[in-house]
Amino acid sequence: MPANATDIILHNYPQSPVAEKVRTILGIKGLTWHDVEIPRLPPKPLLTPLTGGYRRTPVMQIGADIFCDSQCIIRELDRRYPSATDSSSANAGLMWCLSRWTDGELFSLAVKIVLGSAGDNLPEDFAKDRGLLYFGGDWAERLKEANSELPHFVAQLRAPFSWINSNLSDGRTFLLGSDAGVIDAQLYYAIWFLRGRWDGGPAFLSEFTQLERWEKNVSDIGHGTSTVLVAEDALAIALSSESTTVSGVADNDPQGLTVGAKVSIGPDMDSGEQAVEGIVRSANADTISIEHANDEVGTVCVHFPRTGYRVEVLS
Ligand SMILES: N[C@@H](CCC(=O)N[C@@H](CS)C(=O)NCC(=O)O)C(=O)O
Repeated sequence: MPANATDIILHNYPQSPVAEKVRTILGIKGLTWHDVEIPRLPPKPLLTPLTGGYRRTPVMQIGADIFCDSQCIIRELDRRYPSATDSSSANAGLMWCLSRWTDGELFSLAVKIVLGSAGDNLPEDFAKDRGLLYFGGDWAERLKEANSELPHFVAQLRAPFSWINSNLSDGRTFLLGSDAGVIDAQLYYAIWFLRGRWDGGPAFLSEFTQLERWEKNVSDIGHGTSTVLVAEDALAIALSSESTTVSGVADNDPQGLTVGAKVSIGPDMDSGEQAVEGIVRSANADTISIEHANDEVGTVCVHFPRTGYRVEVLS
């Protein structure tokens, strides 16, 4: 099916847990989307022209608007396709705060357990790439520690899982009641990753019967309706579209950002990732959107979250 400028295009690959979070939200919202498969390791020559260099997975594209990081993707999906239990609901603020735990401590423990338990069995290029991405410059040492301290890291997970398990023991279908919401996907993806990629995952999770019941409810929702799109077509859509992002910086920006300022943006950690440079089009407390241009995609507007990212003002 050909795609057009208002269609959702998800650049992702099947094994990506963070992409699974977004695919689950697409399922919860019952959306139709285009699936572009990207490589698991750089280089990603058909992705980075869109993002200006950001290489993580997933990335969502709608026309010439490019949403980096699942935080920006979720916010945009909620804006375009609101529902009662999403992050624009009455409890949205608390859910966003909780998502900093699911994406932070919880996902980081899951990564330690998955990579640590694999020990020396990880392919060298994969270990080096993911080690740097998740553990920073001293990744080799931290990977060894993840292996030797596996029981400790599992104990760190067991406590919150037991809390959630007892929360679900009133028989509710989803975390907030009878309807699935974004927070279900925010927790689910880490469990999906642990179950699928850690040998000990299924046995560990079997202790939490209510959590497993909930996990199945979320998994049964599926991923909405997707059709495969080739990456070249996605680039062509960006080239022939214009961003619909309204220009403007909200008051009280702590970094004094202004429309037209040149900035660089990258994940706020020592992960060796390339920062993305561009011109500020809009910014507020949770998002910064920059214009970036090249021959392959023309001018695109690339969106990043403020939390977890470092913005440097260049001029
Ligand atoms: N904070 C980001 C994290 C994204 C992330 O770390 N994704 C992993 C895959 S699940 C990744 O990029 N791995 C390396 C790659 O795909 O190149 C988000 O929420 O989107």
